[in-house]
Amino acid sequence: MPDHGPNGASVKHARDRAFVDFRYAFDTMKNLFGRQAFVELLLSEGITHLFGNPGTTELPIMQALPDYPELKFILGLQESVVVAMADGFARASHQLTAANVHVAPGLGNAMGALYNAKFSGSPIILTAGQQEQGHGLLEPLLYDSLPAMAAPLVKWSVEVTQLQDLPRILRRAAKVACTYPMGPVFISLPGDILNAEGPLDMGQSIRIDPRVRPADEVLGQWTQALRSARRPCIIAGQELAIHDAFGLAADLAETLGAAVFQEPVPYSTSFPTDHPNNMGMLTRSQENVRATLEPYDLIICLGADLLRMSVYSPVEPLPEHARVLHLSERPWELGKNYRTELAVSANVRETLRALLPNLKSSMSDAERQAAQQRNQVLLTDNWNQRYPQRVALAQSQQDQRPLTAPAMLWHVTRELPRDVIVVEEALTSTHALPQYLRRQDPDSFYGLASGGLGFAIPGAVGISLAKPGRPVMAIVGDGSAMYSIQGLWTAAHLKLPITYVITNNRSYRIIKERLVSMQNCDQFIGMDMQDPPIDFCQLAESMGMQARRITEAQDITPALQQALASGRPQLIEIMMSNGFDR
Ligand SMILES: Cc1ncc(C[n+]2csc(CCOP(=O)(O)OP(=O)(O)O)c2C)c(N)n1
Ligand SMILES: [Mg+2]
Repeated sequence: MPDHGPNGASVKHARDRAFVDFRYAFDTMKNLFGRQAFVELLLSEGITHLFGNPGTTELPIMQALPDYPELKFILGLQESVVVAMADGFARASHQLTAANVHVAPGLGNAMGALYNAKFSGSPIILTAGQQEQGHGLLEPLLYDSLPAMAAPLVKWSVEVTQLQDLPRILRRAAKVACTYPMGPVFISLPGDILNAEGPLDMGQSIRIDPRVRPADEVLGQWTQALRSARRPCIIAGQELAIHDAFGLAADLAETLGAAVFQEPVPYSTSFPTDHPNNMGMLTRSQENVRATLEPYDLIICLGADLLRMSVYSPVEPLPEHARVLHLSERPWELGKNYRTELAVSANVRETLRALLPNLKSSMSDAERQAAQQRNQVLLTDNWNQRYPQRVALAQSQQDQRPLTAPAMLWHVTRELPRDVIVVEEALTSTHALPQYLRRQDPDSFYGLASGGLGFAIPGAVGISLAKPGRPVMAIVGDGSAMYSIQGLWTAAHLKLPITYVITNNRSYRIIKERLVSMQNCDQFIGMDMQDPPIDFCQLAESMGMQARRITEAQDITPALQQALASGRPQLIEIMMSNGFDR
């Protein structure tokens, strides 16, 4: 009697692959060059774009690409741009994404963008061509140990050392990148592997189903804790957007009469702006966050980081009396910094779906009434209620020149198309952006999640590729823009519908503000870009992108509408106040 393998096929000699004749193995055996196997494996993992910047060590891949037109190569003109484009694509698509950079210096260039991708939880397979094994020992130009370089920022870092391992490594890399918490992985591809040929078992793609929910007993504990709250609030986080759970989060908020704050790290939209329980975004000032949360006795952290801040403060952002319930699929974030009463590592959508019926059926009439009363109170002070005051502030500054941030933001946000996707990296010009920008759907906004400058210009390219047909507006500070300005070229080359808004205050204004507030010093060295001034219109035009400069508030909205409706890449440079002219 023969043994039985997968699909019930017979196995003649189970230990010897060459003699296996069941369909599963038959289908996956191929005779290929390493370079072909690499591309075929990417394709069979569902990858559609390869973001890259080629050099000599990547030539085998470049040789293979013409045979696989279904894998689109997206050229970035520096490796940080390449990885930021891939990061944008992964953030907007939630799909496994591939990027390829050039040996040690290219990987070095990419590290800041890789840090951002790690922070965003972007499932990226990052590869680099490597000198041929043995040749590397001679320490030729460009050589260094690539896995060691990438290791601190990725979930798995490895070099392929024999051709037969390539499929297993790539399959595992894909699985690891896509397993929650998602994140980038790195594979070093020596030239001798890419140029070798042989029989390969290509294996098959596997994903770990992430839709886990807590045990009934845990749901019971949550229900008890939620019912006992007198004044609950929710911190809504990116996992609600990733898993399309806004409706369920809104249901929880309404059921409990809970205020909803969006998490301080601007990963994404995390709750609809117009919902009556939405109180807006938490800031990254410890004092301010503490004051905001002070009135609440129960904080329900839904798929969010628990109060990740930016700069040091002796003040703890979490009020001492507040009880904390935390639900996230990123176990590292649970109970990490602050006392947490209940923590559960699970999928927000599945958990809310299981929790809500439980909660609703067990609430008493008195609890329901109390929740409804809280909902009524929230109506009087929510995001929508406060909007007219912000407009009034913007209008009061309309005639100031150069423009102030509130005046500029009001004109930028007031007539945006409903389906626009906003990408933000504009520092002082946009710390008020969440107060003016209406966001309804989960993929309407991507912010500078990690703090590492250089994401927005190339990130918008990846986001636009992931969301074809939707207009993208990237609003970027002049300083930030210069970290990855080459990204404009790829947007122009691909004719993507992206409008870049550069808020030009000819300085690193936020750094100046912090020098004053944190160090009590107003001698600004290395924070101005006045001499010579940078002309962003000329920069864009030199890369084939139409551009215009705006100094008057009333010109902003029509210019933006025209650019967004054009379906073409355009750049609008808005001249802004630097805040320190004396
Ligand atoms: C990769 C990287 N380098 C440097 C910094 C430090 N940094 C933070 S904000 C900033 C200035 C940003 O200037 P700009 O984009 O013009 O915004 P503004 O503050 O002028 O509105 C700098 C240099 C950083 N966060 N990331
Ligand atoms: Mg600036």
